[in-house]
Amino acid sequence: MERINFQTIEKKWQKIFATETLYNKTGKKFYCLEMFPYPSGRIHMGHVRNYTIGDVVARYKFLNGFNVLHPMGWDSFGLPAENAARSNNLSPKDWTLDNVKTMKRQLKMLGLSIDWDLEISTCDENYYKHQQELFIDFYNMGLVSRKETYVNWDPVEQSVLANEQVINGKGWRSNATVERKKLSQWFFNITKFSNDLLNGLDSLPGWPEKVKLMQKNWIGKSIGCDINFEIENSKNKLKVFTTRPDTIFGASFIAISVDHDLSKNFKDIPDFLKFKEECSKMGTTEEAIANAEKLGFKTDIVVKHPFLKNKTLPVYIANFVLMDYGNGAIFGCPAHDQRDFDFAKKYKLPIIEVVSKEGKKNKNLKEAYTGEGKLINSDFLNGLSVDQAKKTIVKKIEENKLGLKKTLYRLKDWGISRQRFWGCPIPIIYLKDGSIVPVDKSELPIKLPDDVDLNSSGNPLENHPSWKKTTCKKTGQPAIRETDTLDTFVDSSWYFLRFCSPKNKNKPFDVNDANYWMPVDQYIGGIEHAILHLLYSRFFMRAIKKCDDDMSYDEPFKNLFTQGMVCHETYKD
Ligand code: ANZ
Repeated sequence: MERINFQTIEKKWQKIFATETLYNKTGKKFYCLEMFPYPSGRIHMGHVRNYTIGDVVARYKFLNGFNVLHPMGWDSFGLPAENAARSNNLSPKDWTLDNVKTMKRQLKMLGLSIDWDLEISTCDENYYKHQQELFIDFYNMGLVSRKETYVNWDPVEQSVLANEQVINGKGWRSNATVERKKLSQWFFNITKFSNDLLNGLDSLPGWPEKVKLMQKNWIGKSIGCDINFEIENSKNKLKVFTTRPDTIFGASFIAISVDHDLSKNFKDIPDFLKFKEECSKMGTTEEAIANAEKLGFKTDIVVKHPFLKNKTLPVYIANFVLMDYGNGAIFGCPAHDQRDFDFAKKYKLPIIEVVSKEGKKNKNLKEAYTGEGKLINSDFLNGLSVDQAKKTIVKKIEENKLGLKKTLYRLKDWGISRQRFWGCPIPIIYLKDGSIVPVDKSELPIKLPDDVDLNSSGNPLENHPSWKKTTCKKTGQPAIRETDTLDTFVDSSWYFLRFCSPKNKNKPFDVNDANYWMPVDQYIGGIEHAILHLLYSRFFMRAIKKCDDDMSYDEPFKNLFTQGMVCHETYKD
């Protein structure tokens, strides 16, 4: 059998491929893109599979007369470089560039129809300069904010950990018990687009249904209402959010978050402090909170039931109530919510059934019943279906001024601050007078220093002797640079736009180029990016469109193909 010489094929394609068509913006276009790789060391089978699929699509379209854009680049910032550099006493840059060299050579050997002339790398200052520019544009449009939030804090590493770096409540590297700590962090205000990101999914017939469903669930639209409970012997009210107001007659307790305002009243009580410490060991992910054993602290606060005279409900502080969702407070209905059921069993609270499948009472509920049925034990709601009961009770709640209808989204603003070295510096400075301002665009890029000590604990940029010291260009005041870097998901949220004008020195991309090539006609990549990367990219397009009226599109990827993961056991063991 004749051996195929891939390098010859690759050279041939390189010659006839997209370089000539890139600047020829007439005629039919086809933008074929595969998720760009992280330069981890060597190409693996997952890459080969992904890039072969893209290669086939790109050639096919090219042979059918399309102008084809088929670029490749490197998602080259990230923690592995920092860790490898630390263990081998190298610079993250050298480690990364070395890997890029190896992997590029390997990819070229495959003879893929990639236009290497368009190559970009996110750790290159010619790339991240423009990212800093986009950050400033977003900041000026009110799409960036600074907020205090709870983070996973590794007390040994003196650093914030991502959720996936917390394993059984311990830091993945230090094995220290991770704490919940409040820190000021930068956010992209992705929640400003919650509804739009949700509705936009309907305009994507070329996406797999399962990916759209995952995004939909992640955005998590919840329709419900607030209910204000009167607190006994107090003028104050306690507001809860519920999606099941129909179960109000089954309420047997109220639970509030450890961080709720009312919880502060107990801050001097030793038992509460002990309880709080227990809770802080739980990690901050919703999953960790949901799976943790239900813990409660009984307060002396009692509220009145809004529809039953003389009935009161005890108020607990509970570990499963999140502060950053709804009002940080719930009414517990054990018969119809499993968390409440577990809690009620543990603290011996009444379990009152109010929805029944057959319309009859079930004597011994073994678990919460969350299905459809008819209302029972519920005064004026008796006999109604769940849907009817919801409508009736919300009307009543609004009429009696007990609360209002409300729509919530589970989606949270995107926390983009990382206490890491190998990432894009956040172009913000803190002035002596306390003001926080973006750096002047003329000063970009804010480059990473070459001489950094990665071996001591804490944030390397913070520890650098001089890097953070600067002056404000406008006022001449001394200033300190932000020492956090951007989450690397930011780097991959707009690279597809950079490929449309990869050599543009003045702007992240030329909007005319982008309007010709975008949206990506075929995007190909791993299913593991179904939620975050794709959602962040959809947010970026919307944010960019908000900053630039000339941008025509708000969906980045017209057709999406998600390949599975290559995980034959040979590669596992
Ligand atoms: C009473 C109730 C009865 C509830 C019932 C459910 C079932 P989704 O769909 O996710 O929006 N909840 C509200 N705020 C919460 C918070 N900060 N932390 C933890 N749980 C919270 O869920 C809404 C439901 O989650 C709400 O409806 C509330 O419990 C709980 F049979 O209210 B429900």
